[in-house]
Amino acid sequence: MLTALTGVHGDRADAVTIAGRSASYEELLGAAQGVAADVAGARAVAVSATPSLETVAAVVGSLLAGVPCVPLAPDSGPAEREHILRDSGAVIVEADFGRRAGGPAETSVPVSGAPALILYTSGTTGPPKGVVLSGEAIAADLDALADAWQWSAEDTLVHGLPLFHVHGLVLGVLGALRTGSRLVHTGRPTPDAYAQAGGSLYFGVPTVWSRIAAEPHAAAALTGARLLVSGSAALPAPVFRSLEALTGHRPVERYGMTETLITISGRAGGGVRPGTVGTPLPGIRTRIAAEPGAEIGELQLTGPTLFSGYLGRPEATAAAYTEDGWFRTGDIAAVDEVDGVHRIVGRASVDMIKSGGYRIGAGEVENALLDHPRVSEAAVVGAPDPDLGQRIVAFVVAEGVTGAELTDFVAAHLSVHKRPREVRFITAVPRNAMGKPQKKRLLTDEFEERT
Ligand code: MLC
Ligand code: AMP
Repeated sequence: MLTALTGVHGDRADAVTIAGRSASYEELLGAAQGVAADVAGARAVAVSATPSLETVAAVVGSLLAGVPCVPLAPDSGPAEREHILRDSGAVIVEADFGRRAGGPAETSVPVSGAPALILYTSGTTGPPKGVVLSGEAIAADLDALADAWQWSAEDTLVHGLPLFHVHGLVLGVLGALRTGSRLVHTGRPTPDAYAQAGGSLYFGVPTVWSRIAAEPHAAAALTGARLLVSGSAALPAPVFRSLEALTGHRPVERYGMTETLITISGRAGGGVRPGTVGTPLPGIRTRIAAEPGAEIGELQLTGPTLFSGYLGRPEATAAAYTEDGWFRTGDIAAVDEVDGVHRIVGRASVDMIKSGGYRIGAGEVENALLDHPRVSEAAVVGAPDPDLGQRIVAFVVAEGVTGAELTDFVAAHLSVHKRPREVRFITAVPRNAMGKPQKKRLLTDEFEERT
């Protein structure tokens, strides 16, 4: 997975730049070897994944040592952090660029199928689960993407995405290290930073692209790039068209999940259509589980990029697959009969929210709200939002507490991106005869007035 580090392109002083600091592959490897020596034999390693060279070195170091790496959102609060550390048994490690590596790499021989990364991600209910990804799955995905996007050591990859998820870490860091492309991480994914980075290949979530499209000067600076790639949530067609008008590029959209890595993508040089995510990558098979006569249904898939399971949760892992062994994505999709191009129509469950490209389980936010002593009921939904795709709205039954206090409470206990953007106070959560919350009713006019 780390071919660039040992390959022929390793002599640049700025092979990797993160938030304005640069390192050569040799410096990166030195810091990573220090980490590898420290963590050898550990069950798992947790890294507070700030956008920094230290994060990259710590991740690379744990890969070198053959110890699974658990990246943590740097702002994760005590509830989230304690859960992840307890569940994974990981010890926290930090890389040090000041330390000189002694001698050749202390690397372990990779064991086939061994866990390389454990990424925590929310389901519809309960605390986040650890998604175990093998080095083979990651390498298979990166090679398929390199082929689809003609991604090579000639590229300079630019993005500013968080380093604790698939998009920013697997594609945005390990992808650069495997292809040998130069990496410029902008710290934050702002339009100005993207405009100034001078890259050939740009990654962003739709919120980032929408903000760039709203700043024509920043967008115009991307004209000289080779390829713009969007993913993690649906890219709205108007944003696609604005980007095309301002940059001259039709952005390539790709689809993935933490559990499957990226499985479907448009191709560099291939015709891309707004509102579609392209065709399956080599080795990936997809099918639509539709009712008889219907064209849309749940997208299911198989292939070499799939996860090894949810850490310590065999029942949840089994439930994620059909009886005949296909992974159930929970996304609703359609496939063009003529060219096989896939379109993601939506999510099967209202309890899985995508906000700014972050996946947030409604249940996790509800549980955090219910931990507040003043809250007696909580129902969390994703409301359509022009900037974030969906924004988290919390409907609560509570007294003696403000919406802002509840927002801060969630931000501090879980992490900032899981906080509600809006809190509405209601007298009771609407429920059906079985006592199940009727979430779809919450976003109707019926509940509009009681903010
Ligand atoms: C606001 N802030 C608070 C707060 N309210 N802090 C604490 N408590 C509160 N109550 C502060 C934050 O600390 C931060 O401060 C600032 O507000 C901005 O927060 P934000 O509103 O969350 O950020 P914003 O700029 O709106 O984020 C937009 C975004 C972000 C697009 C940059 O959503 C993002 O990075 N998304 C990427 C998600 C992603 O990578 N997903 C991939 C999943 S993998 P300060 O000081 O820090 O500015 C996947 C697979 C695939 O999906 O297919 O790719
Ligand atoms: P995560 O586990 O955070 O990677 O989130 C995975 C989810 O993101 C998928 O199940 C989809 O709902 C969504 N997603 C990712 N890419 C796209 C895309 N291009 N279009 C629509 N939804 C997407």
